[in-house]
Amino acid sequence: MEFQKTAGWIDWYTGPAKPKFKLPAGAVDAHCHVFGPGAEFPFAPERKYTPCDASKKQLFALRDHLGFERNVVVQATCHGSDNSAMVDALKASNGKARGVATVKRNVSDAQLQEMHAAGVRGVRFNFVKRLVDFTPKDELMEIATRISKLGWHVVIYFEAVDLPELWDFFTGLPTTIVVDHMGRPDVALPVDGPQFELFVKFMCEYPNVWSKVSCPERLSVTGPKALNGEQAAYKDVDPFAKRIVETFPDRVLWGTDWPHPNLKDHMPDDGLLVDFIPHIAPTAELQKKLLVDNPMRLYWPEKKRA
Ligand code: 0GY
Repeated sequence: MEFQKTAGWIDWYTGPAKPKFKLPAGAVDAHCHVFGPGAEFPFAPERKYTPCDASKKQLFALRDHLGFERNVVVQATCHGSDNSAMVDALKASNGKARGVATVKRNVSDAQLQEMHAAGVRGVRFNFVKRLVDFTPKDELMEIATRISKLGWHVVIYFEAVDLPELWDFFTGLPTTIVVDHMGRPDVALPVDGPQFELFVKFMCEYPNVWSKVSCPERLSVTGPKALNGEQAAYKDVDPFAKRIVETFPDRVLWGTDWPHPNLKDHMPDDGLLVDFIPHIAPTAELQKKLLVDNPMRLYWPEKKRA
C-alpha cells in the first residue's frame, strides 16, 4: 500500500554524529519506535498522522552507531492497536529489544501470551488528544488488571495540564507506571512552580511511578541551537530532567524517541541527543542507573545485572 506522508512531515535525521558522551556498557534506548515500513506493515486507518518509514533495520543501525546495546520499542499511535511492526522488530532483535504494546479490550489471552513470548512487557495508555481517540477508563482499567498478571507495566502519555484530572485514574492503576517524557511539562514555567511540583508529588507519593526523562527536543522552547560556549542544546529542559533524575535515581529511564514523530520545527541529530545525557545525569553512578540498571530491572529482570 502507498501512503502519503502528513504535510510538513520531517523525516528522521540521516548521518547522526558520533556522540561525544560515551554511553556506559549495556545502555538501553528505552523509548523508540518503528514506523512500518508502510508497504509491509500498513498504518492504522484511525491514525492521526502518516509518518515516513522507519524500519527495524534502521533502528538497529542507529542503536549500534550511538553505542546502545538494547532497545525498548514503544508502539506508535500511527499503528493503532496493530502491534505487528513492533513485534516483528522484537523478534528480529536477537533478544536485544523489548516492547510496549497498544491493546484494546478485545485482545485475547493467547494474543497477550504471544506478545509476551516476543518480548512485550507493557501497554501504553495515551491521553494526548492530538494523537488518539478517547478510550473509556473502565476499558483501560480492565486491560491494566489483565496485563498485571503477566508482570507487565503501564506506560502513560499525557500533557502536564491534564494531570490533575487524570490523577485518580493513574493512582488507581495496579501496576508499575512509566510516564513518557516527564508528563510533558511546560519548561517555560519554573521548575519549582505548581505545574512541575504536582508531577514531583506524583512520583514522591507513588513509588510505583517511574519517568522517562526523554524528549528534550519535544519540550524545549530554546531549541537545539547555540552548541558552543555557555549555552547547550535544549538547555531549558535540563533543570526539569535533572531534578527528576537526582530525586528518583532508581525510577528513571532515557530514550532517543527515534524516529521522532510530529516534530514541526527541527529534527534532532540523535548523536546530539545522547550528548544531552550528562547534563541531566552528571555522575557516572546516575548515568549507569538511568541507562543500564533501571531499564534492565524493568525490561530484562531475568538478567539481574543491576
Ligand atoms: C513520542 C511522542 C509523540 C508521538 C507518539 O505514538 C506516537 O504517535 O508517541 C508525540 O507526537 O508527541 O513519544 O513519540
